Amino acid sequence: MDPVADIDNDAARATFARYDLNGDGHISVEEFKRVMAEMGDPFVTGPVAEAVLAAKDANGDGVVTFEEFFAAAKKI
Ligand SMILES: [Ca+2]
Ligand SMILES: [Ca+2]
Repeated sequence: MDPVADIDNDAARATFARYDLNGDGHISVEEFKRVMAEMGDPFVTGPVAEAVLAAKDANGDGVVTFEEFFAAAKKI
């Protein structure tokens, strides 16, 4: 295992866990909106959060998995 990849993965898991409030392995729109609201970003409203999450939801099932959450980030 590449130790650098391990560190990245730990950070990624920690980031994902922050959004996955109920720990079921999926980020729902409601969870994403709540975390955004808690972070106090006045520019991220409900519709914006929905659009951001929908963009990450590759298979369109309404929730974002760990893989979906970081698939977009890897492409950049
Ligand atoms: Ca969840
Ligand atoms: Ca999905």
